[in-house]
Amino acid sequence: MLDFQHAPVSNLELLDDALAGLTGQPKSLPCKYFYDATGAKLFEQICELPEYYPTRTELAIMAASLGEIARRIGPQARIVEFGSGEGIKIRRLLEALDRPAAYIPIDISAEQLALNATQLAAEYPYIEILPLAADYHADLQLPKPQADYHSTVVYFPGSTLGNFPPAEARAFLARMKRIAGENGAVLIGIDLQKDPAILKAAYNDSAGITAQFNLNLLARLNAEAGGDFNLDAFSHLAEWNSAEGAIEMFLISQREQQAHLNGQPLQFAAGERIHTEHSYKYTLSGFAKLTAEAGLTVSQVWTDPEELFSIQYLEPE
Ligand code: AVI
Repeated sequence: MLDFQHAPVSNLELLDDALAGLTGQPKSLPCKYFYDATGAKLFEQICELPEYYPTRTELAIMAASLGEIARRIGPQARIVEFGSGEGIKIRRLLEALDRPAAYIPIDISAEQLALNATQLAAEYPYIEILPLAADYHADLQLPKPQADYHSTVVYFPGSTLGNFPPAEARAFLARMKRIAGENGAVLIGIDLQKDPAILKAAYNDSAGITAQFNLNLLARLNAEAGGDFNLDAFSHLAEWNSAEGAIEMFLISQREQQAHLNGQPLQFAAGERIHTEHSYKYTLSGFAKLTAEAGLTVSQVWTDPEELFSIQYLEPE
């Protein structure tokens, strides 16, 4: 008989994935679970932090290079974005393009997608907005715009590809290539390797927002997967792993303790780590090698003067 109370399980996939990760060695949790409503709000706050350079640097590169990016893409393109397109980046891109034929945002959250698409349709009545509610890891049937389109450009900003391990990143690039088709392209934001002090500060911010974002994983397990984690008994850590070329985030057990997930006991040693995220940072040559392995060539790179971040235009080989 279990002698503790826990919230009922409302998310079986989360429970299965969390149990697999927390009973494995070393312990881990998948980073895709960061983004519930609270996590998405915390991530928005992260993007505004003084230490978190990627968002503002990508926007600055865009501002400086939009004309060139738009010329590269050319007229009447069909833009496909992985993500729900609620942001400023897609607006800037759509405004700069020559008569874009359509914009297809793809997101797993149908509600958020519909909300953002309605908003965009009101702002850009001359662009066909065709939201597609789907898991972008699955096979996709893209909607056909009414207007003729000259090419398909897959847009993947924010260096989100950096959260995929290299093998998955390669497979995902190959997938984007297939979606773009023969005369299409991929426009992607990629974070670059730099002084580890800058990287460590970006993921260990002084306001503690990244720590809240990381700990929210445990709050989510408590709310949705029958967890009873004591959030005060875990702390946040982000480290630069130079061998991997990645920032790695962990939750660290502050003492020896037991927690439960849907009744299953989980033991944590004092100082034991739960791996929660990889954020790979690439060199320009390292990323070119990865894209080549996926059958794509880097045909143009835009960076900021300090080479903190890059926007890259990839075309089928
Ligand atoms: C979404 N992704 C690109 C972010 C990153 O920088 O890897 C997620 C993040 N994790 C901590 N801070 C931001």
